[in-house]
Amino acid sequence: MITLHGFAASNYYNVVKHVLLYKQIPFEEHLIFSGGDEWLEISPVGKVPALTTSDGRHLSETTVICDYLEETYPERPLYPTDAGERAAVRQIMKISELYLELPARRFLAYAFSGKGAPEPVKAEVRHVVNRGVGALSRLCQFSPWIAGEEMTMADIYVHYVNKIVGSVGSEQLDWDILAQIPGMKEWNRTLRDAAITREVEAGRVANEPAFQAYIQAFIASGKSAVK
Ligand SMILES: N[C@@H](CCC(=O)N[C@@H](CS)C(=O)NCC(=O)O)C(=O)O
Repeated sequence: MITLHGFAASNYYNVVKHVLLYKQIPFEEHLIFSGGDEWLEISPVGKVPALTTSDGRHLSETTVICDYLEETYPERPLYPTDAGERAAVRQIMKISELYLELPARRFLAYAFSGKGAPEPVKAEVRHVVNRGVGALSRLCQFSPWIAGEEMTMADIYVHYVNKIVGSVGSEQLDWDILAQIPGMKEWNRTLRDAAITREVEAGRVANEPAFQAYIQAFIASGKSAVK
């Protein structure tokens, strides 16, 4: 049996959970926020999510796990068979991670402690996100799926990227980032209403009190920023 380690308030965790549910792969969830050496044996950077495969291998990094699941469970494929089309799907995922998700995440620690980010941080994030917005405006098809006629991994991935970008990113920058990408908000609503997305969201809501308690304890301990 596959084990998915992490917590459901994490959008990265929810990408993997969505893929598991979509492919109808049996799995169990192991709730963990952080840990010591035992956790680092599973997730070497200590990040969420991690996955233990049915033959006992530990994997981390969301897109690596997604690729493993696709290759091991090819039923209900989430990548095109054509190499060029597959690369185009991965290009959308990579750009959304590097130029939307990661810069927006720089605001998380400020948001958790109820503060606005300093202006220089905001200016830097705005610049990077602006480039991501430009790139995705060129690349995303929404016809009806993000990379064209078939649903792909990029539909799942970008939907959860948008959770961070459309909340903490937009709030801190006072800028409706997703509205800058024509078709993005409408597509996002379609994804949000899908049965699997609703199941994943229910898991996130159920995990929220435990997550908030963890964050508050973390802030009170005076440790460095949660990312
Ligand atoms: N590059 C990693 C990023 C995962 C990540 O940042 N996870 C967050 C939760 S959403 C985390 O583990 N944060 C805790 C920490 O940084 O210690 C991936 O793609 O899986």
